Amino acid sequence: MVLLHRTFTHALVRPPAENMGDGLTTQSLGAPDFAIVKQQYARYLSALRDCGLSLTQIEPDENFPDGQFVEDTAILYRDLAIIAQPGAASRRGEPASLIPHLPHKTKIHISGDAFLDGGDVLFCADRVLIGLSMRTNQAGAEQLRAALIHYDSKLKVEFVPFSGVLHLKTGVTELTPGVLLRSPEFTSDYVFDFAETIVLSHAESYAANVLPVNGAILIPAGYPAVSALASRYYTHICETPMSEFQKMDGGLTCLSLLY
Ligand code: CIR
Repeated sequence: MVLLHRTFTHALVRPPAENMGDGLTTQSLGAPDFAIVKQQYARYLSALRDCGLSLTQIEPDENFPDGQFVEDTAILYRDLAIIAQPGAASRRGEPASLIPHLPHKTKIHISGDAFLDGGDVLFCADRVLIGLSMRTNQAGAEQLRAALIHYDSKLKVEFVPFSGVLHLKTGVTELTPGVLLRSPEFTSDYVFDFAETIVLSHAESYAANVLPVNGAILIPAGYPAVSALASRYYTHICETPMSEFQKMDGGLTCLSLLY
């Protein structure tokens, strides 16, 4: 198996707007406390810097209360940027303001009746998985697959129909190449036989979304089983408090675009 080895030098982020509580959510955890949001966000940014990334921050925009979840707006691979067309109507305007900040040479737009959120795209082991979800439809997945394969014909790209969680990466991420963390709420017939899959307890399901960066890893704070698993593979572990973003269905991967 030839692993997709990705290292990053930059992160594009957009700090939350004060009205982020007006964004979409499936949770019943109450409204985010903006004073705590700012502290948690600052911790997140310093964790990215500690992993060696240079940050580009774009202005918050109250027209987009979900705008901090920049992961959903683009899929980045080498010097290719595929600009997403978010599945939720209220988020369709978000990608346009990020495009000028992406230095990628080739930019391709998901268009027409194709919808895709970046949170449904997982680069792991030797492949790219595209989740078919409430936000990403078959046409969106097909446009993304065609763009990736046109750019790099060696890429293995597979579709993962699923239910039970918002985005593919809400339910599954890669702890380290060959090891996946999976939420018990995530249901799919896709066979993850290329990796060891660790199904978390319900109490730790939120921590199925982790963010490995350049040999270090960000995990959400407060999940001891995931912390213990991470310590098997990493010495640099950033435990990042995420409670206020969780209220809006956001996880660690959602808050940045790495390249
Ligand atoms: C939404 O529903 O679109 C936002 N409130 C949360 C997006 C989280 N993004 C992600 O999982 N990639």
